[in-house]
Amino acid sequence: MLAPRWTTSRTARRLDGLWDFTFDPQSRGVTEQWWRDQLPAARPMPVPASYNDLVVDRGEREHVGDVWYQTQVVAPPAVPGRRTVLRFDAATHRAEVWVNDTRVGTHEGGYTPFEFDISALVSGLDSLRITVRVDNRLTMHSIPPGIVSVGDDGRRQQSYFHDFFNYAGLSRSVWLLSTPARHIADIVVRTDLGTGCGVVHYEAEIAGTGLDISDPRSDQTTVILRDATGASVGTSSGAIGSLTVDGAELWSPENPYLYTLEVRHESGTDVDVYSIPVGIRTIHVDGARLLLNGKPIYLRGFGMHEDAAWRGKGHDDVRMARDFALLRWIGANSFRTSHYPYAEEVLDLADRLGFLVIDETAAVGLNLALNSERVHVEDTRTFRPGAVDDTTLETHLAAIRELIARDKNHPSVVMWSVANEPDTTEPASRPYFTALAQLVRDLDDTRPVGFANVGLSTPDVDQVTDLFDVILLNRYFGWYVDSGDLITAERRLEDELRLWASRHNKPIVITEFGADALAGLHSLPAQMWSEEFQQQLVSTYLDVFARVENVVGEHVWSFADFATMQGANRVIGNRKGIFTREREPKAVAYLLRERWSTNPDLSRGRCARP
Ligand code: BDP
Repeated sequence: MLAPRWTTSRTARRLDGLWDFTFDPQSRGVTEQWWRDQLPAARPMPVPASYNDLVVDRGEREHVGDVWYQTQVVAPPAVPGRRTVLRFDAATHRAEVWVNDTRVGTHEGGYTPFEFDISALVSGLDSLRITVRVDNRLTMHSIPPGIVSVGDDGRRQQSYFHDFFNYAGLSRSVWLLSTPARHIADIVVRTDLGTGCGVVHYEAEIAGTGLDISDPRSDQTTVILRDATGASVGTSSGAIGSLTVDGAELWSPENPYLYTLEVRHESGTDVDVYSIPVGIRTIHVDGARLLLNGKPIYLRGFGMHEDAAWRGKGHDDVRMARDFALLRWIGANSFRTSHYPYAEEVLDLADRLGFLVIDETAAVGLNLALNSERVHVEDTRTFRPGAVDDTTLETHLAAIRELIARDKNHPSVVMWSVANEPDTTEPASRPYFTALAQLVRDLDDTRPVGFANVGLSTPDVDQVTDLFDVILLNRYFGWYVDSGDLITAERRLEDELRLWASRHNKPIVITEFGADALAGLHSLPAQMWSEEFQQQLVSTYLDVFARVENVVGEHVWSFADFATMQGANRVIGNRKGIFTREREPKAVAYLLRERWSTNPDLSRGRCARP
């Protein structure tokens, strides 16, 4: 799926700003057809943003069910041979959309884009009323899963198996796009390194019927690859082809060199033009090594969250810019989009700045045994009818399809993670994860695939790791287990890592480890929750990683403090941030900066000129 972009043949108008908004606690909107008129009791609500922290009433903040958004926009001129598309970068977790009185469609999943061709609806109109019903409910058939119950007092309650707060709403931009009717619908780019050159394979998908295709010879695709100065380094024609670049500059964290692939499609008098950035690079697993451009790479960075005061999960270029500045400052070269696909702008910037991204689906919490303190379920088996079952699997597979459809061309994306901390001790998890791994490989055989393994799924009981290319481990020795005892934690961590290495000749990335620290809380000797303890735990883990050869990456949990549901072990949020929620450093940030500055990347390079 192509990102919205303004080109010589396309317009892309953001519909962001203040929309009308209303809560619908009794689910009356659908029966009363609220899309037909102005929303009842509407209040202004910014888009993009999560709505939860923009209200002050607790019931509204923790509302479970539908909310409605509405806006009125000037209709685009109806031009023959043009197509109008209404696009949402995200609606968390599902949406139903109307344009004027017509229902244009629905979408399931809170973190991937969707769009509707509304050309037939806009002609002859001056203005469009766009109405969206957004539903934040998580069920055992949604990704992520959750349970909605009704309390004794009749209030709906939402519980879920992950700790981060269930922010919802229109959290990313909404767009009105105009393209030629016959248009470039998608582009797939794959890059490779040949002897002395880089190779860019491309495939353009052309769709729609144009004004004049009476002569099929006029239906042509041409492609130009330009270097960073804008100079052409190769041309090709046809919707599918390859370009070779002698002495190509390879994309890497140290030199995130981007070419531009310009695709032009002509059909009679219709012309569509679309360009995408291309980083020429390869990523491979070779035994226990992870190779970028054929050279071993070590990932240093974080599991993160899209999370900030007031905006919740609303995408915000300002927060994003600060986050990348901090990633740079601390010496990180990598992060995981824990625990859902981030706004595509984040990947655009990672491409430009040279970060290696583990791109994760929103499948967090497929583990009924782990989270019994958060959600009470009688039967804690996860993979069974009525819990995570075939219907959930379908939702999960669709989420993978949408993730790869959106992110496949980003050079920064070097790995897919299909889930976070699922219960992979149950035999029934194996067919489920077999299906996931197979789908990823069918859609993209150029990147390794894994999932973030939970502490209970040790090598002796794990059922699925052989299905994946990499071992991603979340470990909390010294925090949730052996709490406060870093001597035992160090020994158990090393023992377990060595056991994994002895069982599987695969690279290991520690995708989570960390300790909560309340910024400003100190203690000598170090005790849990103090800044000193957080430093000591992180330092101990880094020492262990350096001793175990299969470890090819360390992602601290978490980049910054973030909002969670309330709980006995959360102090208004999860405090495992290396930075506070306001993005200021805790003491441990200086330790990481020191340790990470002495660990250079090795993947920089150019193809040798022939
Ligand atoms: C891990 C989860 C992560 C949590 C973290 C924690 O993957 O989302 O925030 O624990 O408890 O199990 O801090």
